[in-house]
Amino acid sequence: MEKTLVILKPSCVQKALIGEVISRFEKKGLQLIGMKMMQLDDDILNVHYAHLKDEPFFDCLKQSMKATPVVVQCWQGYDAALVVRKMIGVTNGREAEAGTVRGDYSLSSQQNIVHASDSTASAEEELKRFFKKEEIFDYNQTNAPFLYSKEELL
Ligand code: FUP
Repeated sequence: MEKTLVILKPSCVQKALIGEVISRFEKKGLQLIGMKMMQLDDDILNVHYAHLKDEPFFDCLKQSMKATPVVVQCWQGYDAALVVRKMIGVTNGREAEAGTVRGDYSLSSQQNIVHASDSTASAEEELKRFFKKEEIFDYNQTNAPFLYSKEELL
């Protein structure tokens, strides 16, 4: 099973959507195996958003991510990174499909409710950035046989 990182951004916290977003992933069948509230700072954001450091919105983006604490989560499931990315929609909430988290709850390309790892490889790297090993819990998901086929569970 694959793990992926989700960050519930200050726009999610302030719009009181933490429960709503968690509920969507839970109902899909993804397994929550790590979660904590954190205040982000420049040190972690400079690394996390290094690929955006030359963008004109970089400082503004960092400010928006420091505006309140965020909730960081590790979700597990078959193809978890792909599944979560599909569920959150494209970056800009105005363009994201209705039915996705951003499509339903955001009007912005910055105040866009969630961050989610964009691939399995980046999920591995990002999870190490936000979680200590002992903060990820490898417990049995008892309904797994009703979420996946036998072949998928191999
Ligand atoms: P995503 O993976 O969908 O979160 O998108 P990116 O990695 O391309 O962008 C990361 C973050 O940059 C977005 F979540 C918000 C910020 N951003 C802006 O602030 N303005 C923009 O025009 C585009 C992105």
